[in-house]
Amino acid sequence: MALKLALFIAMATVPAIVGAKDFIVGDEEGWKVGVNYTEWAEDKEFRVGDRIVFNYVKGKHNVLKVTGPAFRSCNKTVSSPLTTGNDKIELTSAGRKWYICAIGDHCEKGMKLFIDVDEAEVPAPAPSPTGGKGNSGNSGNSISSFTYSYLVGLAAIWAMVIMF
Ligand SMILES: [Cu+2]
Repeated sequence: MALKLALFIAMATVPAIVGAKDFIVGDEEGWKVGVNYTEWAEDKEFRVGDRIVFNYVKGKHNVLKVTGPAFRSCNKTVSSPLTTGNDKIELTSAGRKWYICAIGDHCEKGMKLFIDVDEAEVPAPAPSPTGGKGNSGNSGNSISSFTYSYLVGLAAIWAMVIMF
C-alpha cells in the first residue's frame, strides 16, 4: 500500500513539474483511416519535450516522418517507418513536423498528421551553435528531466523507508 502510494505520488509529480505532455494521436480513435487529424491537431499546442503517441494495430498501419512536399503528395519512399503499434515520438525540436501512414493508400485517404511544434515553455539552455536541426539542441532539457526523475525516485524510496 505504502509502496503503491509512494510510486503513485512519484509518477503523478513528474509530468506536472516538467510540463511535458503525451498527446495520443486521434485520442481514443487512435491512428487509422477515417479520422481527420488536421481537426484533431487544430486546438492543441505542441511543445518541445512533449510526445506524440501513435496507437494502432501492429501491421495494419505504420508511422513515417516525412517532409512537407512528401506529406502533400503522400510520397512514402523516405526514411523508415515506425511499426510497433505504440510509437512514441518525442518532439525534440521546434518547427513543422509531418507524419503519414505508408501502408497502401491510407495516406491518400487522410491518414496524415501535420503539427507545428513550439519551443518548450521553460527555456532550455542555449542550443549548441552547430546543432541545426536534430536532437542536439534539446540535450540540456532531457538531462534536467532525467535528473529530476532520479530525484523523485530517491524521494519515493525515502518516503517508503519512513512509512515502514
Ligand atoms: Cu494506415
